[in-house]
Amino acid sequence: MYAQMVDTGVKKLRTRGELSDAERAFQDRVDAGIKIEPKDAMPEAYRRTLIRQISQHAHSEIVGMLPEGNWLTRAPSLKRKAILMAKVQDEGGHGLYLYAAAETLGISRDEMIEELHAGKAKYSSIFNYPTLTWADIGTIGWLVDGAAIMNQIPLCQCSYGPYSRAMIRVCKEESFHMRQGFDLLCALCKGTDEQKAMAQDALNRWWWPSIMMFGPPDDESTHSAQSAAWKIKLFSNDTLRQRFIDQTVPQADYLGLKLPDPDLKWNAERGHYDYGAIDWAEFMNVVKGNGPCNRERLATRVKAYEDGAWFRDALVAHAEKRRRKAA
Ligand code: FAQ
Repeated sequence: MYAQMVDTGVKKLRTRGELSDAERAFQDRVDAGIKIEPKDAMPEAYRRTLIRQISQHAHSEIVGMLPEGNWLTRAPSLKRKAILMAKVQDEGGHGLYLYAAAETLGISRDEMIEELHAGKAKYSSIFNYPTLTWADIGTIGWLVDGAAIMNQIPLCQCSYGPYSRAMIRVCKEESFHMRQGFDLLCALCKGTDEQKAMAQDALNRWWWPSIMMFGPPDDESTHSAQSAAWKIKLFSNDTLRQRFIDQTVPQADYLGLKLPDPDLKWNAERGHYDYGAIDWAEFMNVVKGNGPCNRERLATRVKAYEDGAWFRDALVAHAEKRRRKAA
């Protein structure tokens, strides 16, 4: 189903009886809530699953700097510019913690970056949409960081030690990011009719891609069953999507904005909002590399990496010089 499906060696969830002694012992540690650390024995598929997820997550943070970076030079005030600069830098930092967490599993940062640049590694679908107006910056903070927090708070409790610890700081920073986005939208929604219309337009464009961020529906999610068994995933894609929608509806009401879903309504029996059909064909198209900005995003990353080659070379030359001097 997925063009770039990464084979982590997990085809189906095996029963306890089908596990080897070592796999059963590993599963018992996970079930007992003992964190798995880099030097611990782990099934190869667990290691590959984590490399896949953590590297995709790291790439998302790094590519995720681009849509907002686009507005750094056009922020409407010094204060907004300083806030946005801090946020974009935070995302870069998150990418670096995450690359470091993935490196503990035996892959180098160079290898991960090579896979991204070759179009082999995925990053979040959401960053392939354009930021057309200043209101998009507020909407990304509110919705995209909001969705990221919903997904990442449980990751603070995941079974792999380095990933779970990295997530604690990431989530604290994402929480500031979300609030700055909501604050920006509050200002626009209290402003002129044109400013409020700009906020509504941004919401119309970002709502559906934001709820797609949580990944395919549970019955089509390739990795969920095994990742849940290994406590990499503590909640399913649909559970987190529903929580996010339930949390966001009253926030949209507060702003006086309308979510672009005519089927969105409170279901008292379920205790949740019902929502309309998600266009999974659009999601798949973006994931396969054909979204509005996929090519531009990758080309920008590759160029930035190539432009930085002189600096990496200088660091290596300097280290070599110091090594020779010391010798
Ligand atoms: N985009 O079987 P599942 C952020 C792929 S960070 C693209 O359900 P899984 C901060 C999935 O990889 C945002 N591909 O997969 C920020 C798999 O393909 P594969 C990133 C997607 O891993 C804010 C296939 O579909 N967050 O926003 C997407 O169990 C503002 C089947 O899916 C993370 O990465 C998607 N949205 O569950 C930065 C959090 N969804 O690998 C800047 C950590 C699914 O077989 C500005 N990751 N796919 O080729 C996770 O929690 C999980 O990996 C999921 C997907 C929940 C994303």
